[in-house]
Amino acid sequence: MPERDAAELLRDAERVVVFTGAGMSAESGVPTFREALTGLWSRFDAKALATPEAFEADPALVWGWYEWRRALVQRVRPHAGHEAVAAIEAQVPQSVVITQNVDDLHERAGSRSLIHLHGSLFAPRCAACGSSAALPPLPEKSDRVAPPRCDDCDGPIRPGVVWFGEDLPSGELSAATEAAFGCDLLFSVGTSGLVYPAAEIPYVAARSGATVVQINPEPTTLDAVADINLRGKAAEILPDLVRKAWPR
Ligand code: BJW
Ligand code: ZN
Repeated sequence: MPERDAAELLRDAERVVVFTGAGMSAESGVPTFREALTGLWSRFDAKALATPEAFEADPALVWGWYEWRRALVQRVRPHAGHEAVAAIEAQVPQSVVITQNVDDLHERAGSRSLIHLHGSLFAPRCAACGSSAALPPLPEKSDRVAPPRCDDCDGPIRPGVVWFGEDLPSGELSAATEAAFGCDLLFSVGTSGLVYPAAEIPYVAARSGATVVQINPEPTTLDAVADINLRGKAAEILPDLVRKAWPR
């Protein structure tokens, strides 16, 4: 039974990497990246908004979208799966969590050894000079919202996330690659594995001899690299694995 196998592997592992994507946050109420946007934003395509070109063409549209998402994330809470990830870190001290998510749900659940590959909704910076900027108060109604201006150069403030066509932060990418290279067990949770270079992380672990376990209700491109595919939801499977690995 693959879940028991995965729990045994977890119990015996010395270096665990948990690699997460948007599906990790889905059960907290944050829509995945490839789900249709809802409400106010249903007319838009997330892939088209998450680009430097979109921000340049219409900064108020893109900034408004990110402010709407920041407000959404602040209203929701980590779920039992986030807590299970923090419990893995507590049980296996040399664990690393690598997330593609720009929310702060892992931190709020207690994860400490955390790498954000695609930045954060909570770290805006100047689009012109790169200075970090304070988060403004959330707008009452976020639709189109003009971005604040930089104190240093008056440039527009942009979200501190990594858009398509932009480089990932090099320190984070090399720390993530190193953690994947050195782990003995990698969980890939709630990611479609479509976006590179992040999607290479499970392959790096597999090539260096680690076991790869995928948790996702749907098949993905990462099925091929996973030794064990657990078809199910993060908030159900992860706590179950932790309970089976370390029964009280
Ligand atoms: C559940 C669940 C539950 C649901 N439990 N699971 C090589 C080949 C081809 C293209 C490229 C390449 N290398 C680079 C590129 C270009 C591009 C790219 O990868 N494009 C692809 C679309 C093909 N990459 C880039 O541009 C990157 N930069 C780069 O490579 O720089 C060098 C370069 C420059 C110029 C030219 C070429 C190279 C940057 C990528 C930045 C990605 N940024 C985003 C937006 C962040 C800000 C924001 O959030 O707005 O990051 S895009 C978006 O995708 C977001 C996510 O982090 C990322 C990954 O998505 P994720 O997490 O996998 O989500 P989904 O929605 O796809 O999947 C959810 C999954 O959850 C599904 O499988 C569900 O089944 C599952 N699920 N409920 C468990 N309860
Ligand atoms: Zn500036």
